[in-house]
Amino acid sequence: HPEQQYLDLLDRVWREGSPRRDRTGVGTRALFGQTIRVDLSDGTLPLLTTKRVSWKTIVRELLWFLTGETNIRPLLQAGVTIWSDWPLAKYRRETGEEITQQDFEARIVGDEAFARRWGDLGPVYGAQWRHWPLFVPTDAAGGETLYRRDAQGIDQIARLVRDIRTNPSSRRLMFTGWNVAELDSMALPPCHTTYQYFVADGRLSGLLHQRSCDVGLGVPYNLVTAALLIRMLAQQCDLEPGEFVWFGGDVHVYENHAGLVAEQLSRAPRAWPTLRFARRPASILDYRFEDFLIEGYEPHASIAAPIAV
Ligand code: UFP
Repeated sequence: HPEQQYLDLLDRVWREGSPRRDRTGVGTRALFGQTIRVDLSDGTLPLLTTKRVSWKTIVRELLWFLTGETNIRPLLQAGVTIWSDWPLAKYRRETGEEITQQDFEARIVGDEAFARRWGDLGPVYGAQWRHWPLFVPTDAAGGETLYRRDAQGIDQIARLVRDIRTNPSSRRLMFTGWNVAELDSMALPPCHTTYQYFVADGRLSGLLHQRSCDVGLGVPYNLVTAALLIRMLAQQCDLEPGEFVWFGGDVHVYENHAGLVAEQLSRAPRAWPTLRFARRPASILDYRFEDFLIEGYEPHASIAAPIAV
């Protein structure tokens, strides 16, 4: 079963990973440079079955990325709370107010000005994918060149779709969130960092370079996001899905995930679900939640585990 690659990775990192003191203070065990390969040609999705993974959240998050939005307000309006930790921590730190997550989220949804002040994550994924900063020279007096920031910036997604369609053998079919100049203003520098695509025999394959990989909590999400993107791009470019290659840099399990590791490794994987699209949207930006039909997902129960912020 292809899920065995994930279970083996979880097991290997837990048993063989080097103990490391990490940014969050929780501590991890880590291996460097790990790979998972998934065949998407039969329509399956790498949605883990040894615990329930909330694919609805993943779809909504991906659609949010693709809008170019970086404020958590539209996510919360769609019921997705996975990005609340960072703005919440910042709010508590800067105001000293001991607000609960529920109250914070309710204020973001109910109060637009509050959301503008506290709900933005900085120029994370959506901003870089759709509006990578572009500076254009302006006519300036005095001989010194002045630059103005283009309002739209560079749409990496639009360029990718264009290039896959018009130049499928290109070796430059990539997009990245790793904008070095803006890393310091992001809530979190991109974890699923760089995506690359490859067309052969009418099939679109994709590779994700994920620089930092929380195998217990993050990776089950990241696998699905990357696979969904391959499927959407393939549909938009009239190609069949090929292979998904996941490459992890710092691949780690948090020390407080012992319970998750033991429980999940005791479970037997089941058949992966399939993804079908309800229609062919006019562009990569026109997908709606209802377009994603996930069929045959019968996972084991979800497993709660603490997230390191
Ligand atoms: N993390 C993931 N996937 C994600 C995401 C975060 O695995 O999509 F947003 C984990 C990796 C790491 C932490 O444990 O979050 C990010 O911390 P750092 O920036 O120090 O790598």
